Amino acid sequence: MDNAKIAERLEHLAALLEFQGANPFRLKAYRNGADSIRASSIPVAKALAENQDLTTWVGVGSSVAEKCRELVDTGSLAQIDQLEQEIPPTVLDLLRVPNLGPKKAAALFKELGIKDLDQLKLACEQQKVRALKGFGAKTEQAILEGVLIAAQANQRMRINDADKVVRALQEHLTKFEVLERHEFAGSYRRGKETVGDIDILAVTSDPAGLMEHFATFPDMSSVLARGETKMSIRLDTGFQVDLRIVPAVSFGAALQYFTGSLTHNVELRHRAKARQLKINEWGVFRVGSEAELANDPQREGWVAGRDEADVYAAVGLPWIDPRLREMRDEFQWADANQLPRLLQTSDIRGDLHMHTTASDGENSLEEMVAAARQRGLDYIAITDHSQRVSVAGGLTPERLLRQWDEIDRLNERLAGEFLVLKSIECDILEDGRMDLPDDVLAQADWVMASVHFGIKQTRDEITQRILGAIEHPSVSAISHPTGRLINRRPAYEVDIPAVIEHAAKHRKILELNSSPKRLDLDDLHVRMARMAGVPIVISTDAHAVAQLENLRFGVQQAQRGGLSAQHVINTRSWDGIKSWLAGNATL
Ligand code: DGT
Ligand code: CA
Ligand code: CA
Ligand code: ZN
Repeated sequence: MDNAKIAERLEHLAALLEFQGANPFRLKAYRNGADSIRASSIPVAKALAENQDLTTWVGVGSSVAEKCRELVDTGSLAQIDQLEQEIPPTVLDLLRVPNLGPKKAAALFKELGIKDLDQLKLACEQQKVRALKGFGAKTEQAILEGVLIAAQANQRMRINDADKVVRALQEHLTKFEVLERHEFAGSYRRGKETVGDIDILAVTSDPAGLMEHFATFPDMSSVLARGETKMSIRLDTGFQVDLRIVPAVSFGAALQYFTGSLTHNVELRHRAKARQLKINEWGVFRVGSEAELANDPQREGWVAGRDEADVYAAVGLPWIDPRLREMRDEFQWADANQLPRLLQTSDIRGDLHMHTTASDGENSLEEMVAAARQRGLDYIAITDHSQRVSVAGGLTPERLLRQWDEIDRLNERLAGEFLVLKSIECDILEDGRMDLPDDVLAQADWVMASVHFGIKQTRDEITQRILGAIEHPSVSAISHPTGRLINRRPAYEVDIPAVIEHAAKHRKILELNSSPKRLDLDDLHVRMARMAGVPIVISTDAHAVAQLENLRFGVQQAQRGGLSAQHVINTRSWDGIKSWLAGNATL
């Protein structure tokens, strides 16, 4: 059993226990253990075989170590088997409903026998939920709204979850020896923030063998369909993976076709038609040729298809990055030979949003610094929460000033080899004031302002709060400006075009938060910011060292918005950012 599977089982156990109303610390222990095991380069099975003590691993306590031993020895956990007798698997979907905690979910199951989202929706509509103790008409309405979001989340996985699946599939497929070429296509390749299913294209001399091998993917639950060149499987998580085997001469055409988007492909085919050409998943054909009539690349009249760039070239276009294929400006740009040179992760020089154990982060200041240096960054800002966020250990002015003293001393030790900025993620309070006194904020190198409370206010109220923060002389940037949580919560009511306009006027920066739960601003809004000349800061909002890696999700989102390095402020040195903020540099 590999580490990913062990981690998944521990998380499943935590979910079942959460449903039972177990102690939150116990849940956290299993979840921390799962994170740590997933991140470890040492296989748990190997460590146990060598009689290593797993509790010496960071985040692994004795209960997690015991469960690991049981999983490796028996392949399952008796406690999960027992809990599953009592709790049907679909019930866990209830835990994914926003506005519904485990206690309420358990009550719905026990009192009303609700076992899945459909039954919950029906019970809300029939107004049975409001009759339960501790519920009411308002709660019922909130749950009903939540059910719709959760049902949608069941349909689409977040990009980081898709990424995990893709990595596992990648590892599995490359074990097949006669795999000549393969590529992940569809919305995953376009870098969308959620993915409906995963599409794989492959070239092999042994299609039957590859399908046999595909069917042994460890996370598979069933084969949905299997033909001569196409196979679909369902994973344990319920998501689907499509595998298509294509001839080598058609690989590029198939990749183009199955990458989409649908509307982008419609335009491409339309342009082909104007040139007496036809594009399909097999290649580019001259209309009326033998090859076209027989749909056979081997005959006369086949123009291109082996590589994707050849397909675009056949209609007189440069290759278009998959991140841009949403039928926005990509064809106009291509026609004018003005496709942007898209931002790359390696362009990013610093990360200006992260947390430490001083607020709700899991790692210390020193650990965050060491991890950021290891990733090759030049500078970071430590942006713990401000006092209003008391549940997350938000900092009072006194604690913040002490942290800044510590940062001063750390910078001395770093002797210019790396820079840590004195900073804060300061709440914009419900009444529009900043959560820390002006004289404190004035001493910061960098201030991010965030809305965390009062998110049910009207569009005008929330917009005014953010516009006010933009005007504050010490604020450098607005973080996660819409507050959306992907698959969990829609954006709060806020007028983003007004925010962008105001940021342009006051020379302020807007964040593209790279957390795969947020990706906020989204691709359309960063594109709007670029047009208005407002720089974007792409930051991780890391709450643990491993999350520094999330930067690539933000970069991908920026690419979808057509951003180049010049539009992203943290591709510059810290001095460069300071001079932009001071009005001494242009974008
Ligand atoms: P998803 O999976 O919902 O996140 O989105 P996609 O874009 O991955 O969609 P999917 O998996 O249904 O199909 C992958 C690509 O294949 C899609 O972007 C365009 C292409 N495609 C799929 N079905 C059709 C079709 O019926 N006609 C055409 N022209 N293209 C199709
Ligand atoms: Ca897909
Ligand atoms: Ca598909
Ligand atoms: Zn944050």
